[in-house]
Amino acid sequence: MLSPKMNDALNEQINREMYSAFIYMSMSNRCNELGLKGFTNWFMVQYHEEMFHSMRIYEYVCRQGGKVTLKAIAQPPADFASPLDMMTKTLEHERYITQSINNLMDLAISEKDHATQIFLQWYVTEQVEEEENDNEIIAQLKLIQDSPHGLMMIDRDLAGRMATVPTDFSKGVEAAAKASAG
Ligand code: OFO
Repeated sequence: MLSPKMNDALNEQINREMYSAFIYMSMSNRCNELGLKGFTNWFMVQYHEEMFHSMRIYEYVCRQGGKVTLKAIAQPPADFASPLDMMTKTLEHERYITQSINNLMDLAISEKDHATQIFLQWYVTEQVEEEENDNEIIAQLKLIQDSPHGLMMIDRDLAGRMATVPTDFSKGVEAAAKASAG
């Protein structure tokens, strides 16, 4: 059972995660325009991750007998100066998402909502990984400075990123995650 306040807060997070997906789809598109296939792939994988994050909350609210209320997704930015600009904005955004997850966890603790605390634990861990990945790529981009050769090497590396989350939610998010984990 979810309190109305917790239910509303989770609905907000569904929206935030979908907005995250939109941002990364927009960045993927920009990278494609720049001819950076690896970055294009990396951001599209990120898009799928965010959709999974969102749908996981969607399913949790349903399973708890709550009410999913979908809200309009804001238009994402589209003009980015460079891969470093995109990755810096990605890290800024992920820090904001980390804070929003922490706020949800604080609410779950204050309400003694144990089920939601356990559910949110996955997101707490996930955000550490999100920020770590972004920091790593930012460090590499700073290291190469303006070297096109260095950029191509990073781009080749990012081309290898594969989605580790399910993308077909027709049978439910948790079921899809279990199936893809083998
Ligand atoms: Fe859902 O972690 Fe990024 O935003």
